[in-house]
Amino acid sequence: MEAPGLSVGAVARRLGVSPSTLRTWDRRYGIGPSRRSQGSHRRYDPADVARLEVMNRLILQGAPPGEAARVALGGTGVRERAPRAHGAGGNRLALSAVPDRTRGLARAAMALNGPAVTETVREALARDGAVRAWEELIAPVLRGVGERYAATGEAVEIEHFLSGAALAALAEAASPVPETGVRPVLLACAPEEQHSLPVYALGAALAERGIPGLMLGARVPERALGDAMKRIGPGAVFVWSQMDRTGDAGVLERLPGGRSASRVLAGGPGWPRPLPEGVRFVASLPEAVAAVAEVLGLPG
Ligand code: B12
Repeated sequence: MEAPGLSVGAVARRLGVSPSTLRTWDRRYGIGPSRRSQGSHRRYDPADVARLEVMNRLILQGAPPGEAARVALGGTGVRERAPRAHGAGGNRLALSAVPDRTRGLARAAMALNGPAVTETVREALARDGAVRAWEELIAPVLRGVGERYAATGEAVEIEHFLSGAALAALAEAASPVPETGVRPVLLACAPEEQHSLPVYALGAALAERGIPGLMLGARVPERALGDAMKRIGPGAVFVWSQMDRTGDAGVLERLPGGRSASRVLAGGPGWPRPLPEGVRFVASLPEAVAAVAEVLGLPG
């Protein structure tokens, strides 16, 4: 007969960690199942699972596993932190002076823990809004991943995974904006530019303020951007270039309808400076939000 309680695999799926992580937690920190099946397989009852959920949550918030286990097992609160390793090696990212939550996201991303990354980003978006979630949580971890890649050529899978999860959460936060009569803002990456996350962050931040965006996303051909502008007559257009090779200012210059009339904003380190006359450069997410509000004649 099947022993009652959940198997390691089932609990691992529920928490979004690997079965071997659960076994390690059991061996190392004594936080495991209260009983075993006849074949000596671990069987977790609801109280065991609840303890593990507490532990997992504390780790995602940045607590070292040993501390998190102690708290989950009913010990005292999370106190002094063990010194953390810095540098580009190992399975940690080099992050300096960031909140524990940001370390938690980095850890979840490095562990390719999908549910944890999604939950952490969603929670931050709901609680802190898109600007803070982007600037304090998502962007620092992305920079850490970028530095790891630059230093070692590694972590490309982390970059892809984290980007996908963050993009989905930001897109979710951007929809839907109730109809208010505000003209939409066209949001796009420059031709061949795949770094679209900042554009999605802007979409989410605008949506929070009731400003609808029309998201064209990554790698928008020049002609497609122009056609979209002619079709919807946007209140403003925002174009992102991350890399020098996608920062062709001619694309902005040639947009239909005259640049000042179409209210073109450009962001990202790829654009040459100065930009063509009539194109406004915005250097940060809050600056972009304020500039869009100004262009649309809305309070900042
Ligand atoms: C995520 C990511 C990817 C993802 C993008 C997914 C997506 N949908 O966006 C993927 C995997 C697709 C990718 C691909 C590539 N990437 Co990449 N990527 C990154 C990473 C880690 C984050 C990009 C990002 O979102 N940056 C935004 C924030 C997090 O960066 P930031 O520095 O804080 O931003 C500054 C400003 O831009 C501004 N800002 C920040 N947010 C916002 C928002 C708004 C609205 C505004 C106005 C301003 C603003 O404030 C900051 C202060 O200046 C960066 C590393 C990095 N530090 O940026 C590399 C990075 C940009 N990638 C790089 C490279 C080389 C590539 C590839 C060529 C790799 C390859 N060999 O294929 C391809 C290029 C694809 C292409 N043609 O576009 C290099 C670029 C080097 C360079 N100078 O050209 C970087 C810098 C990594 C590195 N250190 O080497 N990448």
